[in-house]
Amino acid sequence: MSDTQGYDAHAGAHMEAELASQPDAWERAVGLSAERAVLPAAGERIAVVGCGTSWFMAQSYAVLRESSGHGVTDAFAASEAFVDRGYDAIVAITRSGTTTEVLELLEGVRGRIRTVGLVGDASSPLVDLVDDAVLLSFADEESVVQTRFATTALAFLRVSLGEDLTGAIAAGREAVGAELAEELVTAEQYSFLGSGWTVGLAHEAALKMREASQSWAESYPAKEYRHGPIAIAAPGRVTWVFGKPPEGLLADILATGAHCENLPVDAMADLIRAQRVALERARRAGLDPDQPRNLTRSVILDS
Ligand code: F1P
Repeated sequence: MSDTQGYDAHAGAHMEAELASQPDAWERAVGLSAERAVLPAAGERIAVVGCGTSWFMAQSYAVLRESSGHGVTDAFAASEAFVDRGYDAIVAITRSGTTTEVLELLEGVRGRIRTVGLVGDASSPLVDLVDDAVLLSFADEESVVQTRFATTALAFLRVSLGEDLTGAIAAGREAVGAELAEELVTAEQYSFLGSGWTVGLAHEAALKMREASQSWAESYPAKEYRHGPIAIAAPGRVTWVFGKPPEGLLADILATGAHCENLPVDAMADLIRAQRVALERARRAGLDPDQPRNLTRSVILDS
């Protein structure tokens, strides 16, 4: 990939501004105490649903909620959700509030299961469809490639579980300004790994690389990596581990010759660096992540 040929520093201007504003948006989400009251109570059995990026945030929240003792929490892609399992509530995450699969799911359970929607667009149809809507309009975005809405929704949810995000916000601010190693930007291939709540973030990082820069990117639970995917690792490729790595994994990655990336910071902050790599690669490839090929802000299906 050439450094200068076709480089457009203005491409992805929305994505750049939105990803840089994440720590401020998280801080704002921390302050939404009244809005948090509509979330399912501790002990309730819930499903969390979304599509694409929003589904990955649902995965992260599900692990955090259940592992912190707040109750059974399953995450589903809205198109593949099993919602007739006696759930007390369903939480839907959607920036646009227009994603067909999410709206269809909510219509299907209307009046039977309590629903809560986290949404970026306060004028969207989702707002009237759910029992309670949490409006995160300040985190809504112009770029088709999502960054800020997703992590702000997750920040809002993390605080509801009693987490203190002070460290994550500070680390996020550092990530916005940190220098990106050249080998991170020019790699031939990326594998993102996570454990527990960071598995969703690993999937999200890989999606960002594909959406914004059409890069070859994969993602796995960290302990699954040695069960096959490590065969892809090689010099000139990157394996990026979010959060604390399982015992021995970093050494196994380094033995392949791949670049191993792992920072001991909050993974939501580290995701910002991955988003920045995606943006920089897009620019070097002459792509505009605000308007990526084949993608739209929201998937609205004719049925
Ligand atoms: C979900 C989503 C995005 C994706 C693409 C299509 O949107 O899948 O994650 O980047 O733009 O839509 P939403 O339901 O959160 O609005």
